[in-house]
Amino acid sequence: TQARLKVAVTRKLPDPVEARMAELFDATFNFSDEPLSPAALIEAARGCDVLAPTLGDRLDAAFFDAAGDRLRLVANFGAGVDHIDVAAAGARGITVTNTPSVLAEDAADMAMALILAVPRRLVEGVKALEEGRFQGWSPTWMLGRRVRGKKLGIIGLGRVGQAIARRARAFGLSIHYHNRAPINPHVEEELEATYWESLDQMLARMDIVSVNCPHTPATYHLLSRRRLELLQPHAYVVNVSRGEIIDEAALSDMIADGRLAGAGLDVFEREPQPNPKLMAAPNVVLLPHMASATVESRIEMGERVIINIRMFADGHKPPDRVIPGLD
Ligand code: 8YV
Repeated sequence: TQARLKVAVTRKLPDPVEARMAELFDATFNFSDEPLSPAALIEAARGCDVLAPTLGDRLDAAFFDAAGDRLRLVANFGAGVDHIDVAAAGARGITVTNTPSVLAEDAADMAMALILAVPRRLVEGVKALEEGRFQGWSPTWMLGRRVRGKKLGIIGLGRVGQAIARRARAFGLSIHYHNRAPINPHVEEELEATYWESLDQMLARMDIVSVNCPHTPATYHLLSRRRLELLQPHAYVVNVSRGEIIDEAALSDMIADGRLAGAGLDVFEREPQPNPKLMAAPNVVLLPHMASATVESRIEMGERVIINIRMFADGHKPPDRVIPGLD
């Protein structure tokens, strides 16, 4: 049996996950739901073999320098690794892993919920009823837009994007996508998905656009003001990925000015604060970064962190390695 790895966990995780980690590793935990300060994060990582961080823990080159030489693995709890400088880790021989597969279906459920909720004005209806504005049925009250038959443009047809596409097909949407490169032709065929090499051209033709790529330097403000202006005024934007991919100020202006039909957003550029114009708009559904927030997903994310750590400890390549440059 190998020496027990020293593992630092930066955030409160589900109890069964913490219990299993305590059994398997020489683990230290931050049992609080508050993120650690940068100094406390360095303190936690120092002298550890493995760090298990989450969103909100900024792991940049300076962090890796300060964390010391013992750190070999960063096993992130979560799919997105935009808070980790993966190249800086790689340059120091530190492996980075994430937990992509286990949360994809739940994230896709929430994206699909937004794709239905925004055009059908679900939250507006709930609020109208709660606020006593329902005066009885009327043929012209609370009319939304039909979802069936519309074109859904997915930016980033990866795990989450494909899971959304399968759901959307059942609701009669046609699937379009833009990616760095066309996906596996079998999957493309299964989804009857149309590849657009030009994001600009795709945007100009879509009824609903769903953002599902990772946030990297290359995708920061991918939906810039110029690109948002390519969208048709009846189009909707949905995002369960990362807020930074959309120029949120531009999106907010366009929604406030009636230049877009609405948006369903689970993520924001400056969490926890969405743009005030979004908060004031009736035709948006805003969620507090909860697309993967199910009991099941959180436990499986924790199990995945454990699998990555154990594989690494056994000298194997952990299954969810994040490759620098492809993060
Ligand atoms: C998590 C997420 O809430 O996985 C992601 O990238 O955004 C969410 O599933 C969060 O990242 C946990 O660290």
